[in-house]
Amino acid sequence: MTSAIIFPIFVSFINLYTMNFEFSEEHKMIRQAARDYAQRELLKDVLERDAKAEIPWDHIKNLTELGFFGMMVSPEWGGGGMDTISYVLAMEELSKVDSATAVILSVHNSLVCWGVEKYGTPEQKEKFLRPMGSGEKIGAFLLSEPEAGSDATHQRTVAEDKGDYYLLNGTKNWISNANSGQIYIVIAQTHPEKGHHGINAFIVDKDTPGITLAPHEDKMGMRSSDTHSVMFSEAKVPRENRIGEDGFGFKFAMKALEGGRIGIAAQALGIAAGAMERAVQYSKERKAFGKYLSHHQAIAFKLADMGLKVENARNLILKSAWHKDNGLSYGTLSAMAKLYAADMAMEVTTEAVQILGGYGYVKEYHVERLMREAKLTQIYEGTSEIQKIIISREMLRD
Ligand code: COS
Repeated sequence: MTSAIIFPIFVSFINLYTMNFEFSEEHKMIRQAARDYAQRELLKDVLERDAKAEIPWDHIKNLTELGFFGMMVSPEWGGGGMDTISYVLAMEELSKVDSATAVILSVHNSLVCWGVEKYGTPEQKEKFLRPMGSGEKIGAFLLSEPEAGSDATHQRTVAEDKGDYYLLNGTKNWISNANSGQIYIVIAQTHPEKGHHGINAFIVDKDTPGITLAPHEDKMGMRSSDTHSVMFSEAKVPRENRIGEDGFGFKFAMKALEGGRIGIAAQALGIAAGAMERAVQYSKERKAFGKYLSHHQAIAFKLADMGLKVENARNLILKSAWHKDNGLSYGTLSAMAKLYAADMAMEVTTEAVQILGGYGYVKEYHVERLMREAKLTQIYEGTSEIQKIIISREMLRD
């Protein structure tokens, strides 16, 4: 055969495997398992938990037994060894019903477990990743501070180098999993004169003397995910708990957030898809002016816009996940996915409330809660504005 014939055959063979939008059987099973759990179990008490702002302890336990906590950790460290696509599918399904429970899973899996597995020493993995891989212990990521949310380089929490140990002093704000979590990753400044090059990341047991939690924040949405300020006063952290070289902490946090944002984007997608499904259902049941809402073009077109946006977000998120799973860079893509999905979730949930009208404004119909939950996805793990900084800097890079 001439090379003119061989080349197209080779190219089409490669394409068959590089552009495949089909999920594997494993992906479908994981999605179904998450969907079943969400629709059968989370749905039962989600309104009550939202009203009472209660931590979903039973669901955390059940989702651990189902293998969702630690799902991406390698089996070598007691985890499920699943890929990021599986994680995104699970996050979407759980968030359709209860994104407060889903965010506990997201912080644990994509920020904390990932960070320790990627950058931890074998000893750190044995001690901290193994119990997180099995879900026995949950992780929390302590970066934000009263005066350093978006401006993350300006860490005021200090980690004073005392030789064999570091002394932590300072306050972290809006910490998800602060109560449900047992293993903290704390970002703190060791060498203020070096700016962000002086920042370190530490693995810290919550029971370390000198750590106290403020009361659970009374939030607008995601009310049953536990969010607290955490105070450090002379908290002693062994030197061997530092992650990476001295001064690696800021880059570590940025790398962890790249993956974390895929999880939050999937959460936003789930919130939007959940609200859209409810709007579709309602429009097929409710009549106005003698016909179903779905037969009014004003409503049908709203649904079409919602469907388009949800599908666009899903594709962008899956592409980011695919990049991560295949060792390609994903920081800009995950920023795009989070930006698009979060803003889209706000738009779609607002339209869902509009379609349900008065019912949409009542708690029993869920869409007002989904709208409240959507708002947070535009704020945490980097606001929508921060994502625009990340995307535009990459576009403008020389
Ligand atoms: N991966 C690796 N390194 C990164 C990085 C990434 N994704 N993003 C930034 N860095 C590095 C830069 O290369 C730079 O290092 P050098 O000085 O050695 O070159 C350093 O980090 C500082 O970066 P930069 O100068 O861009 O810092 P800025 O203060 O301009 O801030 C943003 C950068 C806005 C991207 C960062 O502060 C950010 O993500 N903020 C949002 C934080 C956040 O999500 N908070 C919510 C937490 S909820 S857990």
